[in-house]
Amino acid sequence: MIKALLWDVDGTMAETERDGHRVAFNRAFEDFGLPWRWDVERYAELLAVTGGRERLLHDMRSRPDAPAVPAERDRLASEVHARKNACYAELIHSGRISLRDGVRALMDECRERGVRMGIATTTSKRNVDALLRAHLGPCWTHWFGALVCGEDVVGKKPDPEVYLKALRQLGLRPLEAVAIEDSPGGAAASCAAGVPVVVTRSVFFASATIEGAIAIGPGLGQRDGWRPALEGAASDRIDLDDLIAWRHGMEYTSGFG
Ligand code: XBP
Ligand code: MG
Repeated sequence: MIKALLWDVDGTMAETERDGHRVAFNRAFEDFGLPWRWDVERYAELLAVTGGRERLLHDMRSRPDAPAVPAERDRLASEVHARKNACYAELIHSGRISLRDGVRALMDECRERGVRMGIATTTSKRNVDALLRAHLGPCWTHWFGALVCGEDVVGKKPDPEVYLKALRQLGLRPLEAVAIEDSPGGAAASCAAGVPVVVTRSVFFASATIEGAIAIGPGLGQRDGWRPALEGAASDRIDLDDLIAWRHGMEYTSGFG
């Protein structure tokens, strides 16, 4: 039996990378009078770097108009990143970013059936709060027995630290939980922590090679396109029984790439 679901946030709960952080970074660049803009194509490349501030610093290294002195570059990155987070919250409040299909239903099912939930994310608590307050209400923290964010770890994903801390907060062993992730880095982090992972691909990782998942598919809101293929159709989405079946099946397979 699965005792807990460990949720990634960005890309997994909502398309926050394409419609949230990317758009917010562009607004922040504009606010700072910087001519830099990240289109979807460029952002897809930049997602290889986890952490928004780290991503920005990485991009600045190839920009001749970025400050040459490291301390100045660091300061500008911190300021732009802070502004990005404010813009991100505004975007969430404007109602432009919804939860992905099947996310809320699976969370409700976990609560009804006594399966605990945790959050293991690279983004900050502030950004998680903006998203989940808008969609789950002001008491959203009560839904989760573990909350581990970017500021709580030394090494961001694909480092397993965020998962190891979430397990510790829940008092569980890795095989008692299942992670839900959308990206190669996120899946690598959960695998490295020994937590079986189900991958719900987000737009940026629709065809990426993702290794080690016990199941992988196009989204929790549909039953087509998943591997291993789903049997039966008790619901029109991925439900807890599907996760339990995949978790059980992993005893017999070595994972699906
Ligand atoms: C999410 C991230 C984050 C967000 C931006 O990865 O890498 O950096 O893109 O958030 P994951 P911050 O979904 O694997 O947790 O600006 O707060 O870093
Ligand atoms: Mg993610």
